[in-house]
Amino acid sequence: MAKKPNKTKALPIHILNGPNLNLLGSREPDIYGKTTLAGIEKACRARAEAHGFSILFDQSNKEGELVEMIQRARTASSAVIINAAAYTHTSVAVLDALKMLTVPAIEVHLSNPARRENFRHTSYVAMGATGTIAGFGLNSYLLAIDAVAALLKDKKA
Ligand code: CA2
Repeated sequence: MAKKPNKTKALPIHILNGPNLNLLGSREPDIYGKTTLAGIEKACRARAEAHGFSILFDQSNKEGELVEMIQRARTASSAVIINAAAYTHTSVAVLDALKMLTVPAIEVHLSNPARRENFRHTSYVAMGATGTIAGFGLNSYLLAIDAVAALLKDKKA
């Protein structure tokens, strides 16, 4: 009997945002840009759809919630894009959760932490990430979606 074509839809790309990013657009536009988090979500959705992917877009100010979201992504997402904000520089819990993923995880930042204060030069997230994109504002997220789409396409081929 002929095999049925596999029409299974790809799992969503889960985009996670850490503490204070819910207030984006309201302060320090010179560092973080003027786009709100809702604006970033809209742009991400459009970019992902152009690649044939859907997204889940979340923000939490709580470390444990971010850990739980990463854990869920192990089975519910095709990739994770994470801006862990301040937890980037402090959270072994976020790192340990990322290390349990078997799907790609891209670290993103609006600013370029390497050009900023010394305490931002350490990233726990980077140790659990497939790669990092930082310093391009909103475009860091969009470039991360492009990177995920390329990685997943390579995997399918
Ligand atoms: O550049 C990034 O994306 C950061 O992850 C942003 C974090 C910072 O701690 C990291 O070092 C780099 C800070 C997010 C603060 O969010 C704001 C919200 C409203 C106004 C200003 C900042």
